[in-house]
Amino acid sequence: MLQQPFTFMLNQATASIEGHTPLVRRLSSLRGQFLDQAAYTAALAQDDPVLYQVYAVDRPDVVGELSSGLTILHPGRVGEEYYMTKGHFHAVLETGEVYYCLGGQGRMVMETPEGDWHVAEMTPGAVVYVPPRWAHRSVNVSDREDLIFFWVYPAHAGHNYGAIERQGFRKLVVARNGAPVVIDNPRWLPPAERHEH
Ligand code: M6P
Ligand code: ZN
Repeated sequence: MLQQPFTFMLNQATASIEGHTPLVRRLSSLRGQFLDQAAYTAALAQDDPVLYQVYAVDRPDVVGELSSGLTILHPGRVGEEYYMTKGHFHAVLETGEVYYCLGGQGRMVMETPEGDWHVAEMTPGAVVYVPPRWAHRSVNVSDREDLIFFWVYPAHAGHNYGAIERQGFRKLVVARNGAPVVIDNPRWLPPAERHEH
């Protein structure tokens, strides 16, 4: 069936995509992902806040189609770690993604299956290119502003959360003296030392 052109409105003022209902990710969705488990458990005992919302304009799972959308990642901490997205490889590993930051201050943590890593700054106007094979996670490093970004990736790419859920990214972004610092993740093992089934 021939796909027809269409337009949707991304409202920067309200950080929303008109006519769409966002996916909501709460603190409880990131169980086991934060370094400070005690801080996580204590925070969750108090509340289950929304960490981010994702307006997705998904397209059919057909090679050539492009999904796009808007993510709003709220400011906050678990221990010294900033609020972040779950992070994922694409199920179709050889697919990339483009992120365009519309507001806030953040980092994009990326790594390959071989353990190469890169952390990119997200500031308004920054376009971060995530190449095929690179897992990616957004982190809000502001104390008060939402991190807002538009993204586009192949509609058939899918999300593979498993590898990241098992040990996280090689690098974490934490607040030290009020400033974001990239540190090693003590949970992270090089591919050769992992005993993945
Ligand atoms: C971006 C896009 C979405 C992704 C979202 C949340 O907005 O890449 O595909 O779902 O980030 O990230 P995650 O899926 O890792 O929670
Ligand atoms: Zn992605």
